[in-house]
Amino acid sequence: MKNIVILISGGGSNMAAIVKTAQQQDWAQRLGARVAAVISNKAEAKGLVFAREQGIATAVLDHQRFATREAFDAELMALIDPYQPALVVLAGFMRILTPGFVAHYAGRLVNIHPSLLPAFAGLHTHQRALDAGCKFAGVTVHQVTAELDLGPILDQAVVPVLPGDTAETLAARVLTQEHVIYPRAVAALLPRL
Ligand code: NHR
Ligand code: GAR
Repeated sequence: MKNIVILISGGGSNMAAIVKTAQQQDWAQRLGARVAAVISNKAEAKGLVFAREQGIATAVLDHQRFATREAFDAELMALIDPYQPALVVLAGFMRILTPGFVAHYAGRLVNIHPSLLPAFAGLHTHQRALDAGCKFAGVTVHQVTAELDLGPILDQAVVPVLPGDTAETLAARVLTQEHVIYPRAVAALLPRL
C-alpha cells in the first residue's frame, strides 16, 4: 500500500479534494494508495475535522512549541516516518521546511502554490498578481526542493483576472482550479513512486 501523508495548516480544502476524488474516481484503489494521515501545525485547522470524519489518522504539531525550525522538522519527520509514505503532500501548509526535511523526502514531496510559478513565489500571491496588473493568474503543483517554491513544475492551471477582483475573489477562483489539478497531479505521480 502506498501511503500518502498530507500536511495542512488551515481549511484543508485541497486535502479534502484529494480524499474525495480518491474515493469517487477510484484512483486510490487502482493505484494501491491511501491517504494514511493528515498532520497540521495548527490545532484549530478546519481540515482536521474533515479528516477525522473520514476515519483518517490525524496529528497536530504546534510549531510554536519548538525553538528552531530544525527541531520542529525533526519531530514532524518522526510523526510522518512510521507511515513510510510514498508521497508527502503539502496542502496549504504554511511553514517553510528545512533543507534536511526536504532532503529526507526528496522526490516524494509536493506542494500546491497559488500562482503561476515562477511568478510570485512566497506569500500574498493574489494581491501581488493584482498589483502587477496580471490579466491571468493561476496555480502550480511542484516538487519541493530546498529553494522555496522553485522545484520542478508538475502541473498548472490558469484563471482570468476579472475587473473588480480583490485578493479574496481571485483566491476563490484559483482555489476551484486547485481542487482539479492537485488530485490529478498526485494520481499521475503515484505510479512512479
Ligand atoms: N519548504 C521548502 N523548503 N520549499 C518549499 O518550496 C516550500 C516549503 C514549505 C512550504 C508552501 C509555500 C507556498 O506554497 C511551502 C513550500 C509558507 C511560506 C512562509 O513564508 C512560504 C511559502 C510556502 C509556505 N511561511 C512563514 C514561515 O516563517 C510563516 C507564514 C505563516 O505562518 O502564515 O515559515 O506558498
Ligand atoms: C490554497 O490556496 C493553497 O494554494 C495556499 O493556501 C490555500 C490553502 O487552502 N497555499 C499557500 O498559500 C502556501 N503558502 P486549503 O487549506 O483549503 O487547501
